[in-house]
Amino acid sequence: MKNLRYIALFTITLLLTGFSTLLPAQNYPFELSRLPYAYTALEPVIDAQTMEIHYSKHHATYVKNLNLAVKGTEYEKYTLEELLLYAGETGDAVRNSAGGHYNHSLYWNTLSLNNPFDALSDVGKAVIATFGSADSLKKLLTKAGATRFGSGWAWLYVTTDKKLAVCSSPNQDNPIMDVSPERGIPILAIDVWEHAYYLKYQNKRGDYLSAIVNTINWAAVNKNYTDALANPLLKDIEKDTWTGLNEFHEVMSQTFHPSQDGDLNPIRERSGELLARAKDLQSGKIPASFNTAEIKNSIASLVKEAGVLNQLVIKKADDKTITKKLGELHEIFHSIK
Ligand code: MN3
Repeated sequence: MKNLRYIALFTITLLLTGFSTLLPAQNYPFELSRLPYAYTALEPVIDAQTMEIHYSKHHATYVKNLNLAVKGTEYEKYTLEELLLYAGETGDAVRNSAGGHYNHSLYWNTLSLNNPFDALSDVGKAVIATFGSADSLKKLLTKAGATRFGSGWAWLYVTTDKKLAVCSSPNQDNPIMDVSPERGIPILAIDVWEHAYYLKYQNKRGDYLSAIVNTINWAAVNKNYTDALANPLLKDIEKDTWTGLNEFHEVMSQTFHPSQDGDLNPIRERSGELLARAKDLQSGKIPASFNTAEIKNSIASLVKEAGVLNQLVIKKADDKTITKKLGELHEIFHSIK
């Protein structure tokens, strides 16, 4: 009996580990994540032929193109999550392929015929507290998928203030990306590209959605939920949505970097603007995780030193003095950033 219990525990551990390895916390070169079940596993909701083409052709191509796009660039050092976080600067090839790889991995992970909604699980409780019931959430997901024009995805995701929310995104975008209007970590993915359903459902996306929202692996979604709450990426996304900091950063980088190359014109022209952005940062909303006495003190010194720098510029101080003060300001900024 005792042995049987160990075997059962071991199997459960293997299953749980299996879920976590599906989500690719990966670096270049990226690899196609293992499909956690047979192509027939989701029949009759998703037919085996659709599964096979979707996984072995579509998903595999995203992985191949991602490696081609990243190869030989600075992005070889980025994790998959970082590539998503900076999608606005990595270019369309990386953005589409990194999204395609991440999104499909999550999609395979969150589908099952045999793991129904559990109201007593962590995510179950959060779903009921947020949406009232699992059915209300399914309606929202169905609507998000049905109203997404063209190709894209519907998501259940954890927001930066650790709440649950539903949204959709175009193409291979997702809420981790800086280009997304809704930000957070997705924990449930629904592919609404035609290749996900056309062989069986043809043009009837609504029929596919009604079936797929009842084919969710809620055990996996529960694990994704608790993982997302503990993932430092959530704080990175939160910082990325700190508008005041981003706006200060923009002027800082456009004045500081030229000054390092001996060009003081940008800071001599924009020291007043830099001071104004520092004041905006001080009076604006600070995201919850960053709202500490230490950060507030740093922002206060940023305002003070930006004022000193502005006075130096007004009094036409020499290049060396301006460069030194701007360097100090840059140091303070990086203690926050
Ligand atoms: Mn797809």
